[in-house]
Amino acid sequence: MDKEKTLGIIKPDAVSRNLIGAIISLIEKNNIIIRQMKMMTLSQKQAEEFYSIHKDQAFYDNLISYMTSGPIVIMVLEGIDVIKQYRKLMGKTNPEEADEGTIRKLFALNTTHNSVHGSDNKHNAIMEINLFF
Ligand code: IDP
Ligand code: MG
Repeated sequence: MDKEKTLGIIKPDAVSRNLIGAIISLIEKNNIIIRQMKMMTLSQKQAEEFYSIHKDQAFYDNLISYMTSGPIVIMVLEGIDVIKQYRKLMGKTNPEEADEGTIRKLFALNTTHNSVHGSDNKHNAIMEINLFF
């Protein structure tokens, strides 16, 4: 397995509940390296571009207003097979379906307010990293 990079985001619901440290701690405990990190509030345009893949989904408008509702933490994460490993640590999109010990099981409020983002493949990881760093 190769060392690779992925884009991780701590979403507004988690930042607003003071969970940045708890989530970063889980990332570090799982031997994932934080290579770059910044805190910002997405503009409408940035959120629409980031989630353009979902623009035809019923939940898209809600998703954009949620993701622009407050500050987020954006990270470049590095490790062996990190795209898959970090998504495993995140847990399923719907926290009710997420495994015990995953970030979403521990902290997510519901399917929209689900605390974290992680790229889902190599191509998207590179695109998403280039969007923000
Ligand atoms: P992922 O974040 O687990 O990769 P995606 O399907 O890529 O999930 O969806 C992106 C984001 O859109 C989710 O993390 C969540 O915030 C929101 N979302 C996805 N599916 C739904 C849904 O069915 N209802 C409401 N929000 C959703
Ligand atoms: Mg996704």
